[in-house]
Amino acid sequence: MADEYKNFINGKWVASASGKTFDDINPANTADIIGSFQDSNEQDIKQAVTAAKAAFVKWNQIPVTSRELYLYKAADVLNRRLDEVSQALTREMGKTLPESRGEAGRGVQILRYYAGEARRMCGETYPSDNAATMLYTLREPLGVVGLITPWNFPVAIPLWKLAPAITYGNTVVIRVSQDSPLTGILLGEVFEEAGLPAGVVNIITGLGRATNKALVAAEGINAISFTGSTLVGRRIYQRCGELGKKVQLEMGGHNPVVVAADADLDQAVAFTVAGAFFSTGQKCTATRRVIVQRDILAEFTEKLVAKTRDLKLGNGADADTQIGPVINQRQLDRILEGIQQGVNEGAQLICGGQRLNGDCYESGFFIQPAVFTEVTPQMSLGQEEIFGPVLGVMVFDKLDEAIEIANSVRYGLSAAIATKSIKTAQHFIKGIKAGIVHVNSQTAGAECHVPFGGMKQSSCGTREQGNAAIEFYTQLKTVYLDLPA
Ligand code: UN1
Repeated sequence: MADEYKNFINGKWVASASGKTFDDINPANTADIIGSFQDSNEQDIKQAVTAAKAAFVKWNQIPVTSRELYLYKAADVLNRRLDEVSQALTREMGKTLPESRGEAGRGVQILRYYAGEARRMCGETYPSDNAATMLYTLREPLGVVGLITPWNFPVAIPLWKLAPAITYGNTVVIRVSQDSPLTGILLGEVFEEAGLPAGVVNIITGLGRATNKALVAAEGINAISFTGSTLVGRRIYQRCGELGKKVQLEMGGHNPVVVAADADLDQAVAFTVAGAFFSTGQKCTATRRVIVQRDILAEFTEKLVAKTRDLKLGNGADADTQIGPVINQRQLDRILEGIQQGVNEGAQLICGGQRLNGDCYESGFFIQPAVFTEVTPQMSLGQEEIFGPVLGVMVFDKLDEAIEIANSVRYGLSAAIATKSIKTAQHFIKGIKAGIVHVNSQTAGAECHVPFGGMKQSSCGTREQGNAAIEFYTQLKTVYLDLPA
């Protein structure tokens, strides 16, 4: 029997009122059942919101220097349990162990960074029209915030939402993804061990739509921060609109790398492959298109294919694995459909794109990283996000054309250019419609102390991370302070 894990509500581990659980399986080996998790319902959400509301009253009043200490403590506990968390992450999500360690380490950094931010919950003072008036702003927390997080970064994304939320005095109810619930539960253990007051962080597991819906609609939830698919994000946006709730969404991307003829080709190939295929392409910041200047197209493509073919697929827990499985059967089917559509529309599949069977691949969701050439902006590969290891090669002659192609999608999360010319880089930085721009590095990756988010349909609301997070997790109060007559 697999272990049964409970929800973390009001500092206690409790079973769902539904009496139902669901299994979490290892995508590299579906015979490995990681555990059973609560399939939570509206009642569990209500219980969590009630706990978070009660906890808010005290949490919001303790000095920032005390809140700060809890975050440092949680960072220390996570750091000490880094191996355990990384292994759980790899086992349930599939990314390689070094990637999991990197992500868990990022989690530690996020907690440390936001610990210090508690002290920087600053307002501003203004001159007033009236000489006797002291005019200033205060920042206050929102109350209870609902967080909905995806399976692909089950440490980093929950933490980069909840760390700013609690440091600024909010309390949270977080619904972690059904595809990587164990990591979410371990985060609950980290906060428990750090001695965080009961009810400040409440963690709920559950099968998709029902728990999300209940969380968004719950009375007492004042704001929702969501990361996930565009489709679900839209639905949440609509519902938050109806209910008058503050909302922040991080959704899809269709991120380009532009390779100029003067680029260091080996460097460009290396970061294109890393951006497209690491974590099996399952990042909203992953590289989906590489737009290459015509003079170097043949040479670049040859190097790209050679490096892609060299990638070692396998169980992320094995030391020599570079690319793990995709998350589940549904995603596998979707990715294969996307690849087939690419073929049907006339793009050339020159490498990978097949499901791997047999040997160690037999009971996992493995797809060979796929490279398409002759992709045009009109094709689905040129427009639609396939959330997996699929890369389209496109061509350009003049830089403005590359920028036009890069911008020809509805998304605008991240983008990169490979060039040795500052002039080319500057022109690209100005012209590209993306929230994050890289020069000579991959489209993925996010340092925790700078804003993260996209333009156009990739994001909605204010940016996450860095000091931008304060805009979402606090509200301003403008004070006119006059002396009594
Ligand atoms: C990264 O590129 O390291 O869901 C972070 C995602 C993004 C996070 C990407 N919100 O993939």
